[in-house]
Amino acid sequence: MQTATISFDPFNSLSDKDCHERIRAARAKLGKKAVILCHHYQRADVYQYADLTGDSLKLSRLASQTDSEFVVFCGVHFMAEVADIMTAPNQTAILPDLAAGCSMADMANLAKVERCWRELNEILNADQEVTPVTYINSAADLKAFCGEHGGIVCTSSNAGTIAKWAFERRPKVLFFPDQHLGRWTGHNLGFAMDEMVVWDPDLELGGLTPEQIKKARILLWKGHCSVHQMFQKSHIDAFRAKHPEGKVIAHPECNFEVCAAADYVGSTEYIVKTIKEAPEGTRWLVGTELNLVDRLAEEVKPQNKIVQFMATTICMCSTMQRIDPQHLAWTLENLAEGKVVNPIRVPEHEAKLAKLALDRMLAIS
Ligand code: CIZ
Ligand code: SF4
Repeated sequence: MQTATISFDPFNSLSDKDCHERIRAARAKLGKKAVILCHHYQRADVYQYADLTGDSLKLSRLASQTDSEFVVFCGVHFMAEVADIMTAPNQTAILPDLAAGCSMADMANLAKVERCWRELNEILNADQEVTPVTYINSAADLKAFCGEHGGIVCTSSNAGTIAKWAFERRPKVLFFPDQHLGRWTGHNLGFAMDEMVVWDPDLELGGLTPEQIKKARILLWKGHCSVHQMFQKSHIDAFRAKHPEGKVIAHPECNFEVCAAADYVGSTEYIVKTIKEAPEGTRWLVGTELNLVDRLAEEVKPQNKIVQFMATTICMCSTMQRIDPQHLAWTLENLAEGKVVNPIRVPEHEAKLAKLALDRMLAIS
């Protein structure tokens, strides 16, 4: 297999119609050699090509079960890294556009987490007292950090189970990079707000006093998803005033006020399942990414269910949006010609430690 490529430039100006024809032709040529994985947040014009769909937990499991040579991941960078880690050495994970990152994942990095750990060690014995837990929305080296320090990965589907596992081992948790998922998870485990403190990685000791650190049970990294911060409690209040019979469901990346005001809180898989299984004729206000909400609204329309987006402005995951038909056509056409574009390869030593943390997660969820 060569690595030289067909340039992307001509694909940039390709019409969607031409892209679709070329995607179909390349797929027919590739057959079972390539499998296309799509996250729930993926845009409709790409999602239609998915062989497998799901949230990152489901997709990481499915990636480990596929025997296709190429796993084309229509999602964001950390997901393709997980696919690389979970697949066999002779399989290659591919991200059609390398600019498809996750702004939340980028809010933590290894240098900052290592500095945090060093600073915690000035106050406590971190390796005995703190379990590092990283949300799957994080770079592979942070998963490796967790693997190395007795920690674990979680997703929004299993954060509660994972946090319990962590607290069975050590009295404190360092949760990164999403403070909101961490806070909601801690709240559900019964922790009070003053036992969950925010660690600001740009300040010395996270901006906390030694006493606050000693008292804390959960150290919440100061990170967030900007898409999910668009949802506000006022949206829920307005919906309830108009539709008192309606139900509200939110993703745990939303802020605490939104989660507390919702009827249900859970991962994308949970949101999809809950609404699909709900009685006919029900009305839903949904606080998660727009592509998922639009797709779900169409799917449940025949059962007279009404699905509304929580925010009043359009908010999509703009990085995931970068995986467009042009990039998919370019990727698949190259593959069909024996050229691998945008392979995601996690360095071996890092992949081994990251897999340790991922396997711990998969074993208990
Ligand atoms: O874990 C995932 O796939 C993400 C990013 C959200 C969710 O809840 O599924
Ligand atoms: Fe990251 Fe937010 Fe996009 Fe999810 S919706 S991939 S957390 S930026």
